[in-house]
Amino acid sequence: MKKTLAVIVPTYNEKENVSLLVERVAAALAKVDYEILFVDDNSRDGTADEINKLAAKYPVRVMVRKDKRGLASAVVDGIKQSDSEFVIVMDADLQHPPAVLTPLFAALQTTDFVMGSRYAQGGSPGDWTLGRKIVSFVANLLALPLLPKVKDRVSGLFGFRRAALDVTTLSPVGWKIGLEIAVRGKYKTMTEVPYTFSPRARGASKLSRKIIWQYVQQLVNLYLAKYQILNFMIVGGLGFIVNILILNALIKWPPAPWFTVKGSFLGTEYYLLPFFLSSLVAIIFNYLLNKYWTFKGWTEKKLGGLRYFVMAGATLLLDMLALWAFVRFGKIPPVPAAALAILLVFIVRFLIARKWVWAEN
Ligand SMILES: Nc1nc2c(ncn2[C@@H]2O[C@H](COP(=O)(O)OP(=O)(O)OP(=O)(O)O)[C@@H](O)[C@H]2O)c(=O)[nH]1
Ligand SMILES: [Mg+2]
Repeated sequence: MKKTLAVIVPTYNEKENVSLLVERVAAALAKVDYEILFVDDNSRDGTADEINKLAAKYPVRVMVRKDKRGLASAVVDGIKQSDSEFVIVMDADLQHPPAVLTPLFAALQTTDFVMGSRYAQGGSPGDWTLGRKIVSFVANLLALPLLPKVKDRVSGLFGFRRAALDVTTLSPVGWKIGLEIAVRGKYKTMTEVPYTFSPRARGASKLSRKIIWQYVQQLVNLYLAKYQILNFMIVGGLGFIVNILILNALIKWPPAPWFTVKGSFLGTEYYLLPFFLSSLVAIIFNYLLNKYWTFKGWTEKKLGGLRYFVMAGATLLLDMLALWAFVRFGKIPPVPAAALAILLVFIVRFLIARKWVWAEN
């Protein structure tokens, strides 16, 4: 039977914590049709057996993974294994006080994503060593542009409306699966519910150095996904280099200046034809990189390739006009003038590509 709420709890050697956790969650969610789904990575201390004992009295179940390991992927598997309307994710070690599930679930009735927050008014990071406070502060700051409206971006306690999230968009690397889910979901509304982080009472921490590196990887992925223009800029930058190198070579090439037809337009404006050719090469180069990298996973619209070249052709004309104006009236040498002209049409191209060539799935 479909539950209203699934509470997903990743566990690894948390035998000493689960029964108290379940008892307190039951008290906090007394009025809710919920289940707790533990995702255990084959703990050696008998966590799963302990949970199975609790199942006689409480709506809990455990999914044991024999091979896969890792907090984030455990959470993702738990989400896939449940089908409730709402999902809440929390740690097993009672650092997330179960009582906060009452206001968190209440907030989910009107908001698509709710972050449990140590930095919102009324919350607190609790008693931490200075070192951990600094690490958490920096980690939180690094994610600021990804979630500007949320104060605690690295919390492991959060809830969301399932329909707003496409699980296949998640890449479960690292520790901060809450940030991942907050950034990748399509939530109309987002809020925070304060809580006080308590020190771990029992059991050992699973934090390790490796997760810092994984966090950096995760941030890069999220920034690239959210600000796709970054990829487009890198592609544009590479295309720009290709374009300028070829242009430079063509202008300096022995039979140059290219069109030495005295008095003709292309004769005086000898840089225009080379620029046209070098731009064509760059356009093809950019199209392929954008197709296989920037908009990877997106669908190319009908006749997308043709659209791209029409778009590029039209903007190339604009480009050449700008180049000609820079050289003729601005008295700038052709190569730097071309550089300026390319930068000028860059944003126009990005906007057109995003609106007219590719579509988000
Ligand atoms: N399934 C699964 N759960 C994990 C794994 N690593 C950690 N967890 C669980 O994820 C939650 C958070 O891990 P903790 O070790 O408490 O990490 P933390 O809260 O950042 O660190 P402490 O403050 O030292 O407790 C706990 O419920 C762990 O049992 C893992 O590899 N697989
Ligand atoms: Mg913990």
